[in-house]
Amino acid sequence: MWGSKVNLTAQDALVIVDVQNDFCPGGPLAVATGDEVARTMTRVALAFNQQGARVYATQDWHPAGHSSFQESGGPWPPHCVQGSQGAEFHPELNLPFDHEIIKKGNDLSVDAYSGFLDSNLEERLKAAGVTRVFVGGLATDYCVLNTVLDACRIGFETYLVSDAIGAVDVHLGDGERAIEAMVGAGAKTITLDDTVA
Ligand code: VGL
Ligand code: ZN
Repeated sequence: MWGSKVNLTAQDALVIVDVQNDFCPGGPLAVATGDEVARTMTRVALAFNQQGARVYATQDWHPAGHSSFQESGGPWPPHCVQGSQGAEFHPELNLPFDHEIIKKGNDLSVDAYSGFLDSNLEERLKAAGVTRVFVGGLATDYCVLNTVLDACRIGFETYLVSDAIGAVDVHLGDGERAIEAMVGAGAKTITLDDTVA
């Protein structure tokens, strides 16, 4: 089946969620397909840039001892500690053009899964006149899920780039359930091919 091409404009924004080393193979919170997600996302981002759309990239950015870490009673191994190699973007996420970086998770006591939480992403998108938000990255069942749900709630026309996401899948099927929840909230799904002019 053919997908549906989206004709991108300056009112469209790609939000690349947390394509960082610690969420990729070799990292403490690895998504199995993380390397492929980085490569696919690079191509999606290029398509956005070439059509004059905007590109944003979020970065999970925790202080040492963050409340989401097991040592502090949280659910996760330490990850994406500010300034560490693990917090860097995956080396195959290439954004050699204008883009904005949104750091989140800086508050010691709040686990900001959504790129909209504790950031000025909503204000930045609105100030730029953005009406459609396209989301992909890591991880489908946490930060992608919450970013998409917030984008829907705020009222953006929201798209999930379904071949540029990957799940942690702590419980089997978490990624699939997250996709159902996003679609249930009104998000549409597209693929890389639909973004290429
Ligand atoms: C994430 C768990 C903890 C994510 C961030 O980016 O999905 N997951 N911190
Ligand atoms: Zn985190």
